Amino acid sequence: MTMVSRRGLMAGGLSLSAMTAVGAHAATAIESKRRLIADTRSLEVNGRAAKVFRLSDEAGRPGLTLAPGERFQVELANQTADNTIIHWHGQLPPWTQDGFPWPQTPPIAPAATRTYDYAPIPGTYWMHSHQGLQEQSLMTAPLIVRDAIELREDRQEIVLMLHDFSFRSPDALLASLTGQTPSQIRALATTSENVSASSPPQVSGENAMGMMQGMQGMGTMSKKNVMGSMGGMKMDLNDIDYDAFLANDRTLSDPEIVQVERSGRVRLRIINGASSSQFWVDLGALAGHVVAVDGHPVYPVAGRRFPLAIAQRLDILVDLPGAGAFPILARLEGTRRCTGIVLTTPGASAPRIDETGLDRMQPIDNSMETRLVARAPLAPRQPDLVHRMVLAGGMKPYSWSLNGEYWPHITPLVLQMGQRVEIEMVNNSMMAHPMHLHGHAFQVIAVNGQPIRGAKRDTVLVTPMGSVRIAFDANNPGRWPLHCHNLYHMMTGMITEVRYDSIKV
Ligand SMILES: [Cu+2]
Repeated sequence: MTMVSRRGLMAGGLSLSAMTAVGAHAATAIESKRRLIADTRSLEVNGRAAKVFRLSDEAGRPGLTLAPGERFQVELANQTADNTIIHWHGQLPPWTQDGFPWPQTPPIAPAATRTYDYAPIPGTYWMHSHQGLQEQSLMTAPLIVRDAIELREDRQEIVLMLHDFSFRSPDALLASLTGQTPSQIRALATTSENVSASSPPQVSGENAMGMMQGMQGMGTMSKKNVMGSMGGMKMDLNDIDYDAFLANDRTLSDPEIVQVERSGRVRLRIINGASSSQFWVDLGALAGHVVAVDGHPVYPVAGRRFPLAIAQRLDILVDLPGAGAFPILARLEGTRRCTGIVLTTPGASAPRIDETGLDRMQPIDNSMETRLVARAPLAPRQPDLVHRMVLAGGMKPYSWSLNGEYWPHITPLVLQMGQRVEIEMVNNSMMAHPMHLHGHAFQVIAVNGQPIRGAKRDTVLVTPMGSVRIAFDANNPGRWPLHCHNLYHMMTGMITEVRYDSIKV
């Protein structure tokens, strides 16, 4: 228990359970196996019940929190009626434990278990299903790996997990985008994840220039959320009109209230676990410092509003100015909609916060990205391999591609162990794509052609008609997905593979 600070014990909600986990495990459980259960639950959203998935630990807490030095020794039990496979987003395990349904690593059948054992990297991570559209049904949870330095900061840790939520089935949501029937969607969802001989998604004019697709789509967006302008061209946001946005499973009609100390010192761990929604994190009256992105430390960046793309995480340090109630909000880009939690000091009451804010938010962008500097950058080195990748697609037909290819009919990018690899991602579409590489932490080395010595991270936003160059060292042999983390873009083609030449398939 010695590592649990008084501030830590003050934590509420997720953070309290997380701190208890440290207390229970720090001393004794470094070698013992943790248990993670995938099952279903009933979740009430704005007064209406929905059946959703759940990922919880042996004590029923969401996800997993690992103590400093604790191995990721986990037995995952699938207690759902469906196949599932869980990806440890941003972690660097051997590829056979990464949680992607390759033919060599098939999904976990109902009632089956799978075990994992690897050395995790510290920081704010998360886990989510990589099976079909399960992520949309909340098969997602925090994965927090503490390190000893953070614990010595004596800050109250507060985990804030964001989701987008619909009472419609994910199949119906995707069907409404593509014009396919739900049964066609189910067939797509079960075949597209595995490299197989299945037919490609229905796409006309394949290999079409993404720019053309994006422009064709523009004429069909009357019901959609179109805003912003780039040289006269409209940007496209928010493919799906969600029923609610969740912060730790709750909406602002009944938000989580987290007890904090007067003038308390807080570490926010904010996770965008949404399937198709991007937010501005809004600290309101508070000033914060971003000190890590996607779990990787950066030199502090001060601010009150920070962009958070799909699948990204932010660690933000906040020193409260005294007593009171302090909303921590996530505002949906391009809209006035928001969700969030409220920090309250003893005796303070939480204000009523409208789910519709006063400000319509701009699309998120890379203005913060260019200000980030990794605390542990890659060693300077010339690349052995430079790969250019064009991101393309549009709304009609609803399909998204990488270098003109649609998953699973793709050409892998083949690497050799030890190479320094750079990938230039060029977005020829009018929608932003949060691009995620499995199994590696990359450094952002250019944004829109401007060289930077940016953050290390695992997911980076490539803005409409923009570009991002990333660099990483090929040091984790395997088969690794590289994909857009917008679930509906991924499901309609936007995945490719990075494969080491040592792997026989
Ligand atoms: Cu995308």
